[in-house]
Amino acid sequence: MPISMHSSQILPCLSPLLLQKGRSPFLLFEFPSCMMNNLLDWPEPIIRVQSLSESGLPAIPHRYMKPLSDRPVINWPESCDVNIPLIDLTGLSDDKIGLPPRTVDQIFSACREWGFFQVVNHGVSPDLMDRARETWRSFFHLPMESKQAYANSPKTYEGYGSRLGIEKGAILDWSDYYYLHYLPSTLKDYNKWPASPDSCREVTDEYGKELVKLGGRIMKVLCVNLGLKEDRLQHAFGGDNLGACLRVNFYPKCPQPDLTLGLSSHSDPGGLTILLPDHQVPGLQVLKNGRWITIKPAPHAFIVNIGDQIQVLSNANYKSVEHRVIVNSGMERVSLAFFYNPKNDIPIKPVEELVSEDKPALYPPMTFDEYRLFIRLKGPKGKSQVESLKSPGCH
Ligand SMILES: O=C(O)CCC(=O)C(=O)O
Repeated sequence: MPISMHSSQILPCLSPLLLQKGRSPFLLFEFPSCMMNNLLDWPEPIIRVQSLSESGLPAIPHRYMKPLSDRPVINWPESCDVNIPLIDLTGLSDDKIGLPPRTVDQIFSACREWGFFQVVNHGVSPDLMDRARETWRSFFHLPMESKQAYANSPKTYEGYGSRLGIEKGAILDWSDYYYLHYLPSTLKDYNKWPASPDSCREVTDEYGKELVKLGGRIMKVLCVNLGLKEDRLQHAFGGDNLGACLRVNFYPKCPQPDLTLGLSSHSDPGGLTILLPDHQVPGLQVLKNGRWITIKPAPHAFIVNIGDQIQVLSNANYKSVEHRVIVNSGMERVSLAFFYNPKNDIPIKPVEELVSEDKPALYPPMTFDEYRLFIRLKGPKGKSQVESLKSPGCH
C-alpha cells in the first residue's frame, strides 16, 4: 500500500483542488480542511505492535479488535487446490517478451479473473530475495531505540510506522512497517533508510534495481494483452520518471488472531505491486467471488497484483482486487511490498485506445498524489476509493 508524499507536496496540491469544483468531487467531499491540517502528526501517541506482542499480553487491546463482519476465520478448511495462478516467466527479458503465447494468455486471464498471480523464473536471484527479506527481518529485531530513530509521520510516511490513516480513534491493524522511496531519484534519500543492519541500504538498493526492471518487463505483457504498444502503460506512468517505493510489513505474533487483521482489506492505490511474501508463514488473503482465499506462496515466487492506477488506465479491463492479511499466534511474518507507480503529478485516466463510444472512459483524470491522499488520510478501506470514482451508471 503505497502511501507517500512529501509534506511540501500535500497542501499545495490540495488547495487548488478545494477550489476547482467538479475536478475531484470525491476529495472535496471526503476531506474537510481540519483533516488536512492534521497531516503534520499522528492523532494519538504511536504504540509499536511489536512491543505489545513482546510484552506477552494474553489479549489484544480493544483498539485492534475488528468489527465482527471484518474478523477472519482462522483455520477455515480451505480446499488446498485453490490458489492464485502460478506463472513461469522464463523467456521474458528486458529486450523482448520471449514468452510462449500460452503464458501470455495465462497472464491475461490472471489479470482479469484474479487481479493477482505468482511468478517464478522472473529473473531476480533467489539469493537476493532471501537477503532482502532477512535483512529487513533483522531491522525489526533491532532494539527499539534504533528503530525509533526512523519513526515516521503522516507528512511523508517515510520511515518506521505503526498505523495508516490519521482518523482519531480508528481501529488499528496488527502490524508495524517501514516505508521508503526508491524512485524517482529526487525522492530517494538514503538518510531515511536504516543505517543498520549494516547491509540494509546496499541490499535494498540492489533489490530495488532488480524489481524496477521486473516491473517494466511485466508491464509490457500487460500492454500487449490489451492490444496496446509494449511501452504504452509505462509511457502513461511517466516513462523514466515513474515512482517506486517499498513497504516492509512486520506482523508480530498475536495472542488473538481471530479478532484482528495484520492489514485490513484494501486494493493498492498504485500501479503494480510486486510482493515478496514470507516463505514460511502464509497470511495474505485475496477476495475471490466473495470468499477470502489464503495465498500459498511458491518457493522464491513473487506475488504480483494490479493496483488502482492500472484499473483506471486500462478502463477497468484489468481490476485491482481487495486483499488483506491475517496474523497468527505462533510466528511473526515479514513481507516486502514493492510498488511500481505512476509519476506523482501527471493526470492518470483511461488510455485513449481503450475508450470508445461503446466503452466510455470510466474514470476522471486524477494525479497519483491526489489519488493516494485517500488512503493516507483514511487508512485501508477495501475498494471504496476506486469504485467511488467510477462514472455514474457504469459497472
Ligand atoms: O503482507 C502481505 O502479504 C501483503 C501486504 C500488502 O498488501 C501491502 O503492503 O499493501
